[in-house]
Amino acid sequence: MTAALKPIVAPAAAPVALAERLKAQAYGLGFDLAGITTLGAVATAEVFDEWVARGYAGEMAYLPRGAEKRHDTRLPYEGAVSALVVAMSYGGREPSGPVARYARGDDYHDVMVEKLNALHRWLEAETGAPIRGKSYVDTGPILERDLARRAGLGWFGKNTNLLHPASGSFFFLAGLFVEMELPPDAPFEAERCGSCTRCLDACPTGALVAPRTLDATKCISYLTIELKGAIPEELREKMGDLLYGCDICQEVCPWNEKFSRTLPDGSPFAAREALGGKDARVLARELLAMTQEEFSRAFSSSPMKRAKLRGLKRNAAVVLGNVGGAADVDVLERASHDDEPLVLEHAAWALRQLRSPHD
Ligand code: B12
Ligand code: SF4
Ligand code: SF4
Repeated sequence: MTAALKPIVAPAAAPVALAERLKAQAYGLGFDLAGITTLGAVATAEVFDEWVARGYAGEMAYLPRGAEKRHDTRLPYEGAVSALVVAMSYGGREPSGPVARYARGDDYHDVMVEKLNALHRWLEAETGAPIRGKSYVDTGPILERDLARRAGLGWFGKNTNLLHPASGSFFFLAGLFVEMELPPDAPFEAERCGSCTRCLDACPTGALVAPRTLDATKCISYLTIELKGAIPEELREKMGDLLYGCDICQEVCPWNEKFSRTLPDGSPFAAREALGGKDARVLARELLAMTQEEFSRAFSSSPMKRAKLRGLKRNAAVVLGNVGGAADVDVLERASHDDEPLVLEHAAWALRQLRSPHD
């Protein structure tokens, strides 16, 4: 059951022209897609519940915790009736590497929330009245892909990512929820994957268990970012040289091959110095040897801080176990005496891998 909703006390209604100027303002601030939706019951609420019931959320306890609010987009921010939903590209044309593209630069939460707050202030200035509202960038109990599809931004790809016919899927999503009626855009009804199954075929761990269904507990993105404990041994080799996140099911997508963007000069999402164009082994060795102070300095305002240094060292050890060689033995031996049991165990595994390589 959803919680009782507070009756909406005649929120101001915006004319179409204002909504169009709001979207134009969003494009001016650097967003790549913008659409408006009214808030209400979520079309894929049951898909979400079923997904959680099957255990696909793994350790991400915050997902089932916020389930009720995820069923209805009026619940996260009481009084809100409309949302401006935006997408911002994080590139896609850059070469693949050990760190997923979304995580190479500054934290998208900070970048996007600032721009959405600026849009909120712009809306208030245009209407000449205070408007209650809140910006969400992955920061509330919201099924953002569902919200974005409803605002016309794209369809659910078989790899579960939201795909746009002229932008692909290498973009972030976010929303500005407001207590003001904005004229909605048409939802995106088409489904353009057709008979393609490239993403399902390419996933190294078989995490895409069916079209549009991801078992997160097998996904390299989950294993390297969200999972706090040990990476299941049977999945370690499948990680290859991926140190943080995974882009494979997006890289193989024909829509991305055709439409993904190049990051503009000065983009906050461009790779930071600590990553540069470093290959997986170099980066893994550096991370394994890093102190907490060095890590905090090199990765300030980076989304990679989410995994914490211990998680990154764990991932780095797995990467060296998979693609390392004689030059990596020293750093792994030191790590196999680490104070942190998680790091120590993965480093010992990596040494075993290097000493008895598979065919
Ligand atoms: C938890 C989470 C994860 C988990 C689980 C991912 C997942 N697919 O559920 C993990 C850690 C694995 C993950 C990985 C990634 N994530 Co993530 N993640 C989220 C988060 C916080 C919640 C997602 C969620 O609710 N999942 C629950 C499942 C059930 O929902 P879903 O997979 O999104 O599927 C929806 C639709 O596809 C549809 N659907 C699914 N199955 C079916 C079946 C049918 C028949 C129908 C009709 C519909 C349908 O309904 C679902 C519910 O709305 C969102 C932010 C947010 N608040 O929404 C970001 C988000 C989805 N992630 C994002 C990104 C960028 C990534 C990565 C690309 C990062 C990386 N490079 O490593 C990968 C992509 C992996 C993948 N193939 O999805 C972006 C995606 C943008 C986009 N274009 O879609 C988001 C929106 C964050 C943001 N604000 O930009 N993520
Ligand atoms: S992100 Fe990687 S591991 Fe996860 S579903 Fe896509 S290809 Fe598979
Ligand atoms: S790779 Fe193919 S099936 Fe997968 S999301 Fe892209 S178009 Fe859809």
